[in-house]
Amino acid sequence: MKGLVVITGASSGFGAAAARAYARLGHPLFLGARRMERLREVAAECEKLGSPRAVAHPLDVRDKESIDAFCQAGGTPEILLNNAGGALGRDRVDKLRDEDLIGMIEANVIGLVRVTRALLPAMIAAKKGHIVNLGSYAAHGTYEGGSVYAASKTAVRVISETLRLELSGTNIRVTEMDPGLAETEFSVVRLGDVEKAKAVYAGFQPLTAEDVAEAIVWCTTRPPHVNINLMVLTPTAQASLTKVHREQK
Ligand code: NDP
Ligand code: 8X3
Repeated sequence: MKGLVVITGASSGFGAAAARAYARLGHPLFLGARRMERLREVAAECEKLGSPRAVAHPLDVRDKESIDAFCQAGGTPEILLNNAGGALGRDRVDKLRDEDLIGMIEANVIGLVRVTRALLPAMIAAKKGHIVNLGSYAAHGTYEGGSVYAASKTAVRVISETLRLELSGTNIRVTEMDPGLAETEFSVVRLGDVEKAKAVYAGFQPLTAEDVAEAIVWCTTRPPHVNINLMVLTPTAQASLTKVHREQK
């Protein structure tokens, strides 16, 4: 039997695509997110695709009690995909809204650490496992309006590096997955507007959720002695955080 894959933020985007990809490989799945209807749909689809058991469980990574309940209800992950989170707003520092500042740090940093902390002891006892943390290309620089988002993803990078040190000798692998522009619900959530979100990806071919899911699965299916520390993947049209080649219509 394939090992359990636990995915935070599996109701859309990378998390849902990764759930489907692991389902096709026959893994049992324990999936978390806030939008339960969407999450249940993903879980049902995963069972049709080949997962022997796909459980949808409520999770708000900004809420410690919710995290503890989620982690207690799931089993010991063979693969933990710390994916839940995103960006809130694109305001400059002088205009930054408190709720966005706190929201990004709580979800992208504190939530990721709390989930990892709750699941790690069982993974260490099992002497195997793989943690994949969703960072971002934004952990490799910054851009106007990206201060706290980039800072939160830089924190993911530092936490991933620290985990590799702390888990040395446990057989647990840690991968930081850093995609560039990918068209998911990310920009709709960030900008709160479907048209503005579409404009982010206008004139070039962005990454898809499936591109990123495939990269995640590739990292976790290397032989046990191989750890992919960091993967940065961008659309071919994205040369840097601020330079994207767009075809004019
Ligand atoms: P989506 O908005 O499509 O998916 C985000 C997922 O995270 C959803 O399932 C959402 O579920 C979940 N989520 C958000 N907040 C919470 C919360 N408080 N508690 C539990 N779940 C939460 O975006 P992506 O798939 O693109 O993003 C996934 C990750 O990848 C994020 O960490 C993002 O920062 C990162 N990333 C995205 C890139 C992009 O360009 N798209 C590039 C690089 C990194 P729900 O709302 O139902 O709770
Ligand atoms: C999302 C990628 O470039 O919008 O993490 O910050 S970017």
